Amino acid sequence: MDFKTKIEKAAEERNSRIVLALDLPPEKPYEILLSKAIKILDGTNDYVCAVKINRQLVLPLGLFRGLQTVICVAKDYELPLIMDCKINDVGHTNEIIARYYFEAGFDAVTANPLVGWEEGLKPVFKLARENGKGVIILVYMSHKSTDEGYGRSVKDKKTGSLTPQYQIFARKAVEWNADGAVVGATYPEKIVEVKQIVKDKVPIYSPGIGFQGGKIEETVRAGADYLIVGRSITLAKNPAEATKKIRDTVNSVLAGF
Ligand code: BMP
Repeated sequence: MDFKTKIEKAAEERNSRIVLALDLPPEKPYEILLSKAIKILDGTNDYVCAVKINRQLVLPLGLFRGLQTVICVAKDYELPLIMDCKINDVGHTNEIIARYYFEAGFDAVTANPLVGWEEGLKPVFKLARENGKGVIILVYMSHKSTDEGYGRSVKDKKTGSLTPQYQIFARKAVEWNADGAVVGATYPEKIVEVKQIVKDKVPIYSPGIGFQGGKIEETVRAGADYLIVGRSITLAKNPAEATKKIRDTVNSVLAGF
């Protein structure tokens, strides 16, 4: 089963479009981080369709050490696992980065399309396809200065016409048959534009609700397929309750379509 199908199946089974970003603030000893991460997973797994891991856990816990416990627990709950490594180097290095994450148990990786295809992301997509794994690419990030990179106008070499970088990335997501396109929840108007390009070929993953200022209703209405949620869950007094509330809000907006 390919990654797109895998997460869609998990979303249907759990009636949830929430990807849990299992990000925790630094803590020592690292074992505390591990037990907190597991506790959050135990409490929230019923209300999410996937788990996204970032450097917040990989660096202190170690990919083939402490993180393996988190990966095993997520697998026991049958939740797809995304490694948010934003691959961004030359091809042979990218391929090795992806290989380690896939070997460690991840079902998908994130990548930056800025590095291009040949000797860029082609080896990552090839490896992913050979192993039934996914690649999700950045299209328009959620932070304040995203416009400085993803929003820049790019001149076409042949025609001289100007196109915003994120529109080019959205087209690449379709051309490369990416498993997802990341567009910030803080820019619902960009979600609308990207959706018009990717249609139902590439699902939109949207981070940025809550702490970064994005609103659930606007994000879902704009066309996001999955909401990536971190601190609104991981820093909540009751992560399970917070996740259920976000899940239910998303579902009630979807029901109103
Ligand atoms: P939070 O809900 O706490 O803001 O976390 C969002 C998560 O999504 C973080 O893991 C962050 O690294 C990631 N993310 C983001 O916030 N914006 C992007 O444009 C791309 C991301 O991967």
